[in-house]
Amino acid sequence: MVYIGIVAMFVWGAKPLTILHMKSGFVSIFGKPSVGKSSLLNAILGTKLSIVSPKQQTTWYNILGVHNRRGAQLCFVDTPGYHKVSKSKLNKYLVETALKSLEDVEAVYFVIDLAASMDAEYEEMLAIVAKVGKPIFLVVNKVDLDTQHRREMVAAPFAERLHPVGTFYVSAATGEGVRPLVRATVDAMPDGEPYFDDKTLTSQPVELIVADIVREQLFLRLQEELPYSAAVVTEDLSETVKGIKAEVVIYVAKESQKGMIIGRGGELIATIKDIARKNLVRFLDERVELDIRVKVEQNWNRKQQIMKRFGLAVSKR
Ligand SMILES: Nc1nc2c(ncn2[C@@H]2O[C@H](COP(=O)(O)OP(=O)(O)O)[C@@H](O)[C@H]2O)c(=O)[nH]1
Ligand SMILES: [Mg+2]
Repeated sequence: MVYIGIVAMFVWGAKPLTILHMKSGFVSIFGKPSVGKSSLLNAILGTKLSIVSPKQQTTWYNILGVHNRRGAQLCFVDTPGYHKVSKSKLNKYLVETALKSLEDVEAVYFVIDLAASMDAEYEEMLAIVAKVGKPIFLVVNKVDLDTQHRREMVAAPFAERLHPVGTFYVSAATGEGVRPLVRATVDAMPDGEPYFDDKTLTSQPVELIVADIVREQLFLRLQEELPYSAAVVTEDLSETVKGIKAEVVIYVAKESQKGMIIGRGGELIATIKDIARKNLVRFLDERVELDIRVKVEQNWNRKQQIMKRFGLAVSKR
């Protein structure tokens, strides 16, 4: 028996040397709004794929970001913040979208920031990720803002409940702690072939990337509730040898909102267009011609059919 055991160990132990094995899998980046989920994805990828703003619920779609390393491919899903802030159709859609990201992943990043404290909503979220039954990484972001002692105090009640693979203290802003997190994530992935070729950064269609880069400017430049009343849709996109030509429409829910986006003498919309175009050129590394119009689609955010047309509906399986 001992003899067989030794032989088995030898054969098993030798396997990784002879077969080049690859690890791959999907990871959902889950958490409340504004904890820095999108910033974390961008920090991991080393490029700004997902839009970021100080306002809650800037992210409206599950954004796939592919990170390749030697011997591994990690496919991250950045999600809208889980927060039942209102009974609006948009909020319901955002929460459902975040939940949908938890299907078919190999691991979950449960992201909190230093302001986190256990509350009823966190209780709900803990129960949800426990049900997913996949390895959980507790990620405490924004550690650049505070002391070692406090970060551990903030993390403790979450770590106790989540039984995570590990607790990782990171700063998406400075990059601190991101590499150890990624390394540990690779270790938790199953053996498997890559899902995407090594040149793929995302599966988002260019139309959506263009619309989101415009929408980011709305979140950065408009006050209060206005960005939540603006749906941005790329209505036409053509790629020629000269670059990309995109026609984008910002749909607002009321006539009065139109003027607020256009601004006095068209100044605000001109700035939005200018900055968004520059960001697009940087991201796509191509020449970009961008046309933006603002239209009223009365109460679009209360009408399921129109939201669906704008891509703001969770597809039911
Ligand atoms: N100081 C600091 N701010 C951060 C960090 N990560 C994100 N932020 C800021 O937090 C806000 C929300 O970030 P975002 O990535 O949009 O959060 P999300 O809603 O969870 O995706 C933005 O203003 C970010 O600049 C960090 O590590 N440190
Ligand atoms: Mg986000």
